[in-house]
Amino acid sequence: MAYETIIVENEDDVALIRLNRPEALNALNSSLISELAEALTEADNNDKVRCIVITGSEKAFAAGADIKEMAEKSFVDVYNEDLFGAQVQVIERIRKPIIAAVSGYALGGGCELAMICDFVIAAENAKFGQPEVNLGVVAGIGGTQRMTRIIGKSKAMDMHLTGRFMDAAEAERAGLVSRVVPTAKLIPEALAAARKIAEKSQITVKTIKEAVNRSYETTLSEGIRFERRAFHSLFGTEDQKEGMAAFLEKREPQFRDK
Ligand code: CO8
Repeated sequence: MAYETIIVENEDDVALIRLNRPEALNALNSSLISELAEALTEADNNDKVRCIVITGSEKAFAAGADIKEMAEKSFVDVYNEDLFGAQVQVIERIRKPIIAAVSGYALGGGCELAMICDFVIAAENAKFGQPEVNLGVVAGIGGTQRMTRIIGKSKAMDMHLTGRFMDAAEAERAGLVSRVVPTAKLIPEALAAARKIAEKSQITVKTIKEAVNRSYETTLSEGIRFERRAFHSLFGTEDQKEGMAAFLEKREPQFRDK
């Protein structure tokens, strides 16, 4: 499938999706967000793909929603078209793990997109921010909600109310990113993490993603109940038998997604 605003490369069993609007620092316009939703759906449905990496350029993961595209829209326009609502819901429902590999600016919708991904690996030059306040708007695809849950109220308020940028070191301290790597090593490190995940049983991996994400949606006791049921259910898989047998036999497991 040929896309205009993204580049999709399948590296063995990992789909690497590059946001590709260099003239606008990968600002998310309607074509890009639709193509991204389409490419992610394709990767989710492709049995050969076992993990997904989303990245941008060295200068920008994505500098936010496309301000030129939005500037003249009215409330009625964005309300009626539910700006980005449907595409973002598609991205949120992808079942395979998605790693955001962030170099340069991840601002506004770009930072929100990174937070929708399952975890974020940041290059040393990464800068995160929610500068919507400077444009007279608020984050629109989960920024106030996800960031508050990830880094806590005080820091989230600071980021959204002042619109300041956070560097990679601060983002790691705050728990916004899982690790920081040298800028030149971002893609190899993200692909290595993705390949590590790709070695596991897909059933286990999808269950883990579902269980961790459940922690955002429900109470602690309900979440723990969900996890326990998930734990029990995996004993119905061949991969649980294989994983435990391989440990006892001191060999590498050969998972078959069954
Ligand atoms: N939208 C459109 N064009 C952009 C954007 C953007 N968000 N960001 C950068 N560009 C364009 C610039 O206009 C410029 O184009 P041109 O050369 O034609 O003038 C080009 O990219 C290069 O940008 P700069 O010259 O500004 O580069 P600098 O290195 O000087 O500055 C910055 C880089 C700091 C990143 C700066 O470009 C900037 O502040 N960008 C805007 C950041 C921002 O405010 N983002 C939030 C947007 S609102 C938002 O994201 C709401 C999300 C809600 C829904 C999300 C749905 C997906």
